[in-house]
Parts: sequence; C-alpha cells; structure tokens
Amino acid sequence: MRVLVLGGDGFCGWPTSLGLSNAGYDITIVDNLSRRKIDIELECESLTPIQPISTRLKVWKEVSGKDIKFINLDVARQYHKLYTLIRELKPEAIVHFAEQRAAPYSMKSPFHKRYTVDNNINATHNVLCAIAESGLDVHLVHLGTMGVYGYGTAGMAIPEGYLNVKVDCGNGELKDLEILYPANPGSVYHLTKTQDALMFYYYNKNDGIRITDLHQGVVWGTNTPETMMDEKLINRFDYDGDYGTVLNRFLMQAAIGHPLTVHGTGGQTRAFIHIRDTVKCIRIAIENPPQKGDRVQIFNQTTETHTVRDLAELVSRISGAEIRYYKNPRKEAPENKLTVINERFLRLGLNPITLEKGLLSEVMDIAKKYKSRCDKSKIICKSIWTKDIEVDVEGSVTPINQSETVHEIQG
Ligand code: NAD
Ligand code: USQ
Repeated sequence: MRVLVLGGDGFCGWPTSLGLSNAGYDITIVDNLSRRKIDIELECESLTPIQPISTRLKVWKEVSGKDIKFINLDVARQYHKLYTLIRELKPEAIVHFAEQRAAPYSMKSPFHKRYTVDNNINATHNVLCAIAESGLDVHLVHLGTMGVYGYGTAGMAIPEGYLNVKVDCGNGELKDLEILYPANPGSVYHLTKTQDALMFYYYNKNDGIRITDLHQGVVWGTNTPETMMDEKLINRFDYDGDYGTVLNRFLMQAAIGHPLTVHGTGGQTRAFIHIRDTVKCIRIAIENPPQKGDRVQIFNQTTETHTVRDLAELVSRISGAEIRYYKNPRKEAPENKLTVINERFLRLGLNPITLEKGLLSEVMDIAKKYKSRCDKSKIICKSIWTKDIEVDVEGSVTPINQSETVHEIQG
C-alpha cells in the first residue's frame, strides 16, 4: 500500500514513517524541513542528535533493506507540485503531519501568529483541494489535537468529535441534533486545528473525501523500535520553552538537575500519549479507513489524563528533582477536570502504554546521555499569550496557594 507522509521528518512523522515502512508499506515522505529551520531561528537544537534527512534514509535502507522516498516540498505553498505528486504516486492514504505545531511558538509575535495560520490552514486546504482535483479516492489521515475541544466540559467525558444535543425549536418542540463538538482553541496554533476540522467537514460533504481526524493529546517519549535500530535513526527530542512538551521537559529537567517548571498551580489537566502509541494509532487508522460516503471519522488519540502538578510530583518522586512554580505565561484555566472517551482505538486493538509501564526512566536515560547538548538558557518558557503577562524566569519554590485560584471550567 502506498502512503504519502506529509511532515515525515518531524517528531511524530519520522517514527511513523519508519514504523509503516517496516510493516511493509511503500512510504514517500514530503517535508519542507521548516522545523529544522525553526531550530536555527530559535538557536536551539533537538536534545538528541538528529541526522540530515538523506543520512536518515540511507541508514534506514542499510538496516531494514527498505526504501523511503523523500520530496522537499512546501505543502502550504507549492500546490501544483503537491497535486502532480498525488496524481503520479496515486497513494491509497495520505498522513498529514505538516503543520507548525507549537502553541508557544504560535504566540511569540505577530509574525509567528501569521506564519502559523498561513502555513497550517493553507497546507490543509491544499491537500484537500489536490485530492478533490485529482479525482482519486485517497484516505486522508490528519493529526489534530485534543485542544480543539478546549480542556473543560459541562461535566461529561469529551466524546469522539460529535456531540448529541437537544435544540429548542421555539414552539416547545425539542429536536435531537448531532453536531461537531464546539471548538474552543487556547492558542493561535490550536485555532488552526479548529479551522482544519471545518475544512474536513466541508470537503467530506462536498467532494466525498474519506477523512480520519485524530485528536491527539500531548505526546511523550522519543524512541520507537525502529528509531532504536541505529543511533543515526534517532528521533528528535524538543526540550526548549517553545517546542518541548511538558512531560518530556520534566524528564529532561530532572536528568540535568534543573527544577521542574510547573506553570501556575499545575492544576491544568491534559491528555497524553506515548510516541509508540502514536505510531500504532496511525497504522490502525490507515488499516480501518472510512467507507465511501461516511462522514469524517474522529478518534480521540490519547491514552490517559493527568494534571501537570501530578506529573511533576511523579517525576520528582522517581528522580528527587525540585519542583518550582512559575507564573503561567499562557492564558489558560489554572485548574480543570478532563475526561476523554477513547473507545474507538481501544476497540480496534490498541493496548496503551501508560506512565506506569516504566518508560519514564527510558526517556530520562536518553536525556542524561545527551545532556551536554542542552542549552539551559532555552528551558524557561518566554512566549507570553498577552502583553499584560510577565515572563517569570525565577519561579517560586513554594506552591501557589491553590485555594485562591481554583475554579472549574463551566460548559
Ligand atoms: P514537528 O514540528 O516535529 O513535525 C512537523 C513536520 O512537518 C516538520 O518536519 C516540518 O518541517 C513539516 N512541515 C511543517 N509545515 C510544512 C509545510 N508547509 N510543508 C511541508 N512540511 C511541513 O511536529 P510533530 O510533533 O511531529 O507534530 C506532527 C503533527 O501532530 C502536527 O500537526 C501536530 O499538530 C500534531 N500533534 C502533535 C503533538 C505533539 O505532542 N507533538 C500532539 C498532538 C498533535
Ligand atoms: N506546562 C507547564 N510547564 C512546562 C511546559 C508546559 O506547566 O514547562 C503546561 C502548559 O502551561 C500547559 C500544559 O503543560 O498547561 C501542556 O503544555 P505542552 O507544551 O506540553 O502542550 P501544548 O502546548 O498543549 O501542545 C502540545 C503539542 C501540540 C498538541 C498538544 C495536544 O505541542 O502540537 O496539539 O500538545 S493538546 O494539549 O492535547 O491539545
């Protein structure tokens, strides 16, 4: 089966491409290497020494005997090249990772807000438009985010994309409706993902494109069985204040003896998934495509939820690291409850990797191995959501008085 992986040089895309290639899929990666250019802009590299894409592909061929093709193409800007590629390759599935994915990066300045919107929305629209134009029956698998829902509910678990509601027709009659779960983005990056969802709805309705949208939680971990086959295949590990995600950051901070950087009270509950489960979920999604005529299939791609505070306490318990509380650079609820339905992947055979399963120390070991590559000045999050928020580089060692700030998000 031919699969085109857009954004296949990135943190999720690279191990997914290797995992699918190893399983016998014929993989072509498209990437404009913009993430590597952002490393140069931010003057901060992956903690792990990632190799140039040509070396990655050469080593993969040596260790697996399998070819992965690579095309350097900007999905957001080079529409005709993308369209021609789809027409010629005739992929059965396209996996779309090719977006700017960091919320803090998307909030740094008007330039970064506009870049994120231009890149992400044009990329998604170009893919949809090219599939429709090609006349081919391609299954599009997109990486969305849990953040499209916001992180609070009226008290129920977040469903997989669609919500059953009753509407008052005005004459006392109540009608049942099924709607897309109301979007509630928390950053310009998350805003682009909510726009993607509307584009999927439209192109599915108008052109009959078969689409699976995976609403993924925060990814942790770094290696997969394939990226461990040779050190030159190693996956990226972002630790900086813009691209590093919370659990990997805490594990890396513990490994280098930096205090764990909890924002606010740490009462923010988020959904999590290990990178190995990301790879498994994408394969499951490809192997269980929607039928022609089906609406957009939405899966919550997440395996557990935790508060940031609980994660900090867990990492501190296993490592002895100090926990430090920083003024939150983001505009987000200081405390929230989050329960998520993830039955669809479980029903299709996913056996989740949870925090208990011992992979925390594996991540810390990787961080220890490459700690000489860490630039400590890049650790603190300096991207603020609005001008009235101050950057806090010192933090406080005592937990913020939670009773003053706790409130639950309503509806
Ligand atoms: P990443 O930045 O490591 O990878 C994205 C890749 O896409 C990069 O290699 C980049 O160069 C490429 N790219 C970006 N814009 C492009 C364009 N216009 N044309 C061609 N290539 C382009 O990000 P990631 O962590 O691998 O995330 C992949 C996807 O998964 C994103 O869409 C993200 O929103 C989603 N996601 C990630 C996480 C996470 O925790 N990492 C969680 C939920 C969802
Ligand atoms: N946080 C800290 N300390 C830190 C870093 C983060 O307390 O040092 C807090 C943040 O304030 C936030 C939470 O941890 O409340 C999560 O932050 P994050 O940077 O780990 O994740 P987020 O910005 O939500 O984005 C990541 C990915 C994004 C993906 C999203 C999934 O970068 O691509 O879409 O996770 S989700 O959060 O479920 O929407």
